[in-house]
Amino acid sequence: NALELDLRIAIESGDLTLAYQPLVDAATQALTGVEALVRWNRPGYGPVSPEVFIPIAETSGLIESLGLFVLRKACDTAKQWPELNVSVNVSPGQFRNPAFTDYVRYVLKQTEIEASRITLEITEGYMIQNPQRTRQSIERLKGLGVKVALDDFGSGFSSIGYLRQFGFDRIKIDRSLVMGVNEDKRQREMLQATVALARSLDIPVTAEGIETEGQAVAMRLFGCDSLQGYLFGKPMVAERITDMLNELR
Ligand code: G
Ligand code: G
Ligand code: NA
Ligand code: MN
Repeated sequence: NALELDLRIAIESGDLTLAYQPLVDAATQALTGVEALVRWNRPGYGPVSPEVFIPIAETSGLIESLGLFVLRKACDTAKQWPELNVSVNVSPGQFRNPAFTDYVRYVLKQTEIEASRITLEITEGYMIQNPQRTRQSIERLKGLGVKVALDDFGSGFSSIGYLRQFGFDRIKIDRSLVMGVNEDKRQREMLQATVALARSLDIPVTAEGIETEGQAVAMRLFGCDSLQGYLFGKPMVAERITDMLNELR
């Protein structure tokens, strides 16, 4: 298939790029970190969404090299931003690989990045399907010193009771929930209860997909310590993040 072949070529020739989206402190709105998001400009076609090509990478065995590229690039780039944390998405196909911890260790060593500045984000869908393996993998990754976050929380069917035993360092509330925080009373109450429960387990919470000041205020009020969304910045090239830091320095 042509798309798969082009993707293979893009990975091999390093034609994928990373965009970085700001994460800010909920109280001060100061920049505290970035989430790395992979981008592919397919020659002759234009941008293809990761929502399209990540699943293709998964089924065609390309996810390992794609994931390795993303992690290495993000760690390398992060070295110019010593004050920031950097989040990297990990897809189920990477996480499932027993060698995943080994290659994370390898990249950390190779790029000489401080492990504690890296957060690996895994989606709740994977966790539910493989609770036992997830627990073991998280333990091994945390042994390397990296942080592990549960991404897209609330988008699926996860039991919040699971949260503590998995040892997540952070949860990220899915933007599909955050969107309705000031529109739908039940949604609002659900969100409030979810954040409160996470906090009662001492797990810090990020709200994703913040687009309005009103959403930011509400999520902060509920107890989120960190916010992400177009209100604070869309995914952008690394140079723009550097500019943002220079304006603050
Ligand atoms: O950046 P964008 O909104 O287009 O991302 C769409 C989806 O692709 C999101 O669910 C996001 O988590 C996922 N995604 C973006 N970059 C990466 C990546 O580097 N690795 C993995 N596994 N998923 C990614
Ligand atoms: O699944 P994940 O949380 O990794 O998805 C991240 C993606 O969500 C990013 O690629 C980004 O394009 C998108 N995103 C981030 N913030 C916002 C936002 O405020 N509004 C919308 N509509 N999308 C967002
Ligand atoms: Na993600
Ligand atoms: Mn994410």
